[in-house]
Amino acid sequence: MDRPIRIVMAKPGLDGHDRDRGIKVLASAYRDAGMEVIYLGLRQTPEMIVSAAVQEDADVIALSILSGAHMTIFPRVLELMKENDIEDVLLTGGGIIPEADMQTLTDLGVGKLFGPGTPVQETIDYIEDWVQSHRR
Ligand code: B12
Repeated sequence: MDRPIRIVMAKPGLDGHDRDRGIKVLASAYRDAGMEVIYLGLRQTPEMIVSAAVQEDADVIALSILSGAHMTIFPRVLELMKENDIEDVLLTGGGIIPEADMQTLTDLGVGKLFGPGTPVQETIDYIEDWVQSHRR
């Protein structure tokens, strides 16, 4: 990779599942893998997330949603990515997301989504492969 992957990570909505689990485990693993991680924290809106991705010229937007709000948040983030001409940025994520919803979101244009128990390395490999093959 000529420049490190720049990844904006966030917990959208009212989901408070973050303390030294899920997204924080991932954020530190992504840093160890050499990525530039911008972790926005809790209670982020789709507007805050996409404007951070534009400002940071991010390669990836990665969201963690365990609250069940995924069918509202991912489509809104996709919409804002289109409005801001950053459709070539990967939108990925995970959490408590039923398989059927993962399929619906992927059909809408969201990248691969990961559920509970996913090995962290699997998510790193997916992100690195995607950026490698899509880098501008
Ligand atoms: C720990 C926990 C809590 C802790 C949270 C501590 C903390 N701050 O993190 C406490 C006790 C505070 C809590 C509270 C609540 N919880 Co809770 N919680 C859990 C529990 C048991 C484990 C979640 C966890 O940390 N997993 C371990 C981490 C490593 O896994 P993970 O976060 O899922 O991440 C993995 C994948 O999902 C995926 N992934 C996740 N995010 C991302 C992001 C990216 C970019 C990628 C690539 C992958 C990825 O990869 C990760 C690695 O494998 C789950 C049940 C479960 N087993 O999932 C319920 C659960 C998530 N909680 C639930 C609920 C309802 C609540 C409460 C509303 C309960 C209540 N009435 O008060 C509150 C809400 C609090 C809030 N404000 O959000 C429900 C959600 C139901 C739903 N979405 O339909 C669950 C599923 C329990 C259940 N079966 O009902 N909870």
